[in-house]
Amino acid sequence: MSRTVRTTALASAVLALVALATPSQAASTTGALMLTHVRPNAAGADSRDGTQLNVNGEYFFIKNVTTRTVNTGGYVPDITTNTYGRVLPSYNLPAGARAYVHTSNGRHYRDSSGVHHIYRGYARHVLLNTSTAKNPDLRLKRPGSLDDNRATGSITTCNWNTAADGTTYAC
Ligand SMILES: [Ca+2]
Ligand SMILES: [Ca+2]
Repeated sequence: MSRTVRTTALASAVLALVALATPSQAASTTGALMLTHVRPNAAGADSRDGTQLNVNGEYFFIKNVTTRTVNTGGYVPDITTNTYGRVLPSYNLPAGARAYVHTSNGRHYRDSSGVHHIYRGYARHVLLNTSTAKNPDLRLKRPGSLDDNRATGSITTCNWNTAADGTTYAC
């Protein structure tokens, strides 16, 4: 195969992956919070010499779809390939507001564009960059639910297959 043909084939494969990663349905929820977007693969290298880098560059995005303030405390993000998930911290998300839920440490706040930032406190990346056959890759469950990779308690989901570096996907 010539270099040009190989390059074209590679470009086609990348396009196919992008197509796979684009869900055909709009985000939805049966509860107060909705997963709307996700950035599973933080921009740049995830680690160097054993040190985790840009962990807060990995996040998912939620929206309060109700007309009242919702406290995010206790909601369970269940990554469907592991069972070490921690519940969301307590944070009062106003009616209709959106929030980045960052993987690592920080002080929760509302930014100048009105979007909120919530921090989960992990020292390392937790969302898979390259997914498995699991679908969805992430569920958000009602408080009190188990991180058991099952659907019980789930209100909203996100699936991304293979996530490109520094790329945000719609759920
Ligand atoms: Ca899990
Ligand atoms: Ca990741």
